[in-house]
Formats: sequence, C-alpha cells, structure tokens
Amino acid sequence: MMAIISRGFSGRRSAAVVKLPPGQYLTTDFPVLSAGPTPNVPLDNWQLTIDDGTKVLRKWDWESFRGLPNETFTVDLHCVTRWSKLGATWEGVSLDTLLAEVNTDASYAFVHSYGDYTTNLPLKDLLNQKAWIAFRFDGGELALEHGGPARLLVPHLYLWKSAKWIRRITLTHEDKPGFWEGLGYHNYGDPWREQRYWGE
Ligand SMILES: Nc1nc2c(c(=O)[nH]1)N[C@H]1C(S)=C(S)[C@@H](COP(=O)(O)O)O[C@H]1N2
Ligand SMILES: [Mo]
Repeated sequence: MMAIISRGFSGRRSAAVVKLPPGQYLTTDFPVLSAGPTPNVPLDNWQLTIDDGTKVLRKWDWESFRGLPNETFTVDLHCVTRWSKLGATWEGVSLDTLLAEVNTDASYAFVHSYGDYTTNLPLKDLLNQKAWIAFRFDGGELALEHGGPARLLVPHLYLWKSAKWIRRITLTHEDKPGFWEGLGYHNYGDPWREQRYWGE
C-alpha cells in the first residue's frame, strides 16, 4: 500500500523537480544581489549602445528604446548562490529585436552596466528568444535595486549573466571574462550542467 501512495507522490514531485537545476532551492521572494552601489540613471541621460569595440552600431535613448516592440515573457531564474525563482513575469525588448539590423560576424558579447559591472557570453546566447532587456517586472516598473530602469535577462544561464542597469553591449571576436568570470565564476554558467566556477 505504501508503494502505491508514494508512487503517486513521487510522480507529481518529479514533475516539479524538473524545473529546478541541480543544487538549487526554490524561493518565492526576490533576493537582491549587487556587487556595488545601485546606480540611479535619470531617464533623460539613459542610453543603450551596441558597438563593435570601435564604432557604435546602434544607440537608443529611453524614448526610442521604449518605442521598440516589446514582449511579455515568463521565465525561471537561477542564481549561482543556489536560489531559483520560477515563473517570473517580465516585459522587455528581445535581443532579437535590438540586434535585428546589426550586421556582425562577432561571436561574443561583452556587456557593460552603469556602475561598471560587466559580464561576457557568446552572442548566440542572446539570440532566438533567449534574452531580453527588461523594464517591467510582475506588473510594475522594474525596481532600481533589481536593475531598473532596464536590465539584461538571460534566464537560461546563471543570473550573474543578467546584467542589471545595462548600458552597452560590445560585440567582439575574442572572448574575455567579465566581473564575476574574472573572479572565478564559470565562463559560460549553464545551471543545468551546474557550471558555477571555472573548471566545472
Ligand atoms: N550591474 C550588475 N548586474 C548584476 C549584478 C551586479 O552586481 N551588478 N549581480 C548579478 C548577480 S550575481 C545576480 S544573482 C543578479 C541578481 O539580480 P537581482 O538583484 O535582481 O536578484 O544580478 C546580476 N546582475
Ligand atoms: Mo548571483
């Protein structure tokens, strides 16, 4: 009899467990993790730039950025400090939209934030509906401490790749480590392969 009961439970539980990468636990709140002070960029001064390290390829101010087609999307977030938040709903502009008219043969993206944070990732990880620059969360404006007015979200990688207060994306031929990657975090950071630190 126990076997029958527990089979029912374990069947249901494994459906939920599948959404949680190895070594992660569920949280329903939204912790704030910032390596430095929270920058407060007035919308009048805010800019988002895509460059190739030498020349500017695209540039938006707040008004032109907010005039771009945007999307509502629901994603799971996984922080390397082991919390995961499932089913968070955001609004933002996809990187497919932002990069649509960019002609490049670059393979990497180096992302800069207001306040100097940086992170690196392969350019292909920004494409095909896998990454957004988000400006609303859970039906409200994106709070400053969570990266407002706008942050990168790349939910299929550990959350340190999702640069808050995004300012510039540099497309490059050579990869170079960003802030946490230079301090020993994994260069790629796939939560499903538990790529937390260099060498994993
Ligand atoms: N600019 C900037 N972006 C950042 C960080 C940061 O310190 N500065 N921390 C990263 C880390 S380690 C995590 S886990 C997430 C946390 O986002 P949250 O504070 O909205 O939870 O932001 C990432 N993006
Ligand atoms: Mo993190």
